Amino acid sequence: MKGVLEEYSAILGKYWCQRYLLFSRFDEGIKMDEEGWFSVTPELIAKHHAARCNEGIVIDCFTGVGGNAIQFASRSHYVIAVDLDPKKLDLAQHNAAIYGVADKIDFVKGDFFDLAHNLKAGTVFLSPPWGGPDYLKASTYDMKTMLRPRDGDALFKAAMNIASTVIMFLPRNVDINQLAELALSTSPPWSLEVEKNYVNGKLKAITAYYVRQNSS
Ligand code: MGP
Ligand code: SAH
Repeated sequence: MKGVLEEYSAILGKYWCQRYLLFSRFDEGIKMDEEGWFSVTPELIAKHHAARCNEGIVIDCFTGVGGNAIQFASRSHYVIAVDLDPKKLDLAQHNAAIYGVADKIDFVKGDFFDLAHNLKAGTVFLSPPWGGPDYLKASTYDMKTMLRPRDGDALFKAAMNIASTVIMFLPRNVDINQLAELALSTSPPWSLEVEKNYVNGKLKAITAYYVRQNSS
C-alpha cells in the first residue's frame, strides 16, 4: 500500500509543480481530481486552442475539469461542455466560476458518442482520455488501440457531422500518418494541419486541426 501511495504522489507531484501552468488562477480555489491533474490542458495551450476556433458554438466533448472550456468561454465563444462523469462537470463549473465564465457554458452530462448525432456547432473540440500518464511508454502512440473510450477513427467519424472544424488534442508521440489517414478517410478529404504545442520550450502535446473542404 505504501508503495502504491508513493507512486501515486510521485505522479501527481509532477503536475502539482506545474499547477500555475495548468491554471494561472490556481490559488483562487481551483479544484482537481486525479484524472484532472494529468489530463487538464495547460492554460496557454487552451488559450491558443480558443483563438483557433470558428465563430459560434464550440462543443468541448471531453470537458474534464474545464481547462479548455474556460478558455473557449473567455474568448466569448458559446460553449457546450460534455463529460460522462458528473463530478468532472461539478469541478469544471466551479473552476469556470473562478474565471467568471460559468454562465457562458452549458454543462451537459453524457457520453459524447451517444449525444453526437444530436449536436451541431461551429467547432468540435476533442481531448479524450489517452490511457493515463503511461501513454509515453510506447515509442509511438497508436490511436487505433490506445485511445479511450473509442479509437481515433470512431472519434473523428462521430465529430465530423457536427461541425466543419474538428480539433483533436493528442499525445506528442502520436502517429502522424494515422492523423493523415483520418483526413483522407472522407470524400472529399478534409484538410489537416498538425501543430506541436510547447510550453516554456517543452513539447507537451500535438493538436490536429481538421477542416471540411467544399466538394465543388
Ligand atoms: P504528460 O506527458 O503526462 O506531462 O502530459 P508532462 O508535464 O509533459 O510530463 P514530463 O514527464 O514529460 O515532463 C502533458 C500534457 O498532456 C498534460 O498537461 C495534459 O494537458 C495532456 N494529457 C496528458 N494525459 C495523460 C492526457 C489524457 O489522458 N487526456 C488528455 N486529454 N490530455 C492529456
Ligand atoms: N481538456 C480537459 C481534459 C479532458 S480529460 C481539460 O482541459 O480539463 C478527458 C475527459 O473525458 C474525462 O473527464 C472523462 O470523464 C471524459 N470522458 C471519458 N469518456 C467520455 C465519453 N464517452 N463522453 C464524454 N466524456 C468522456
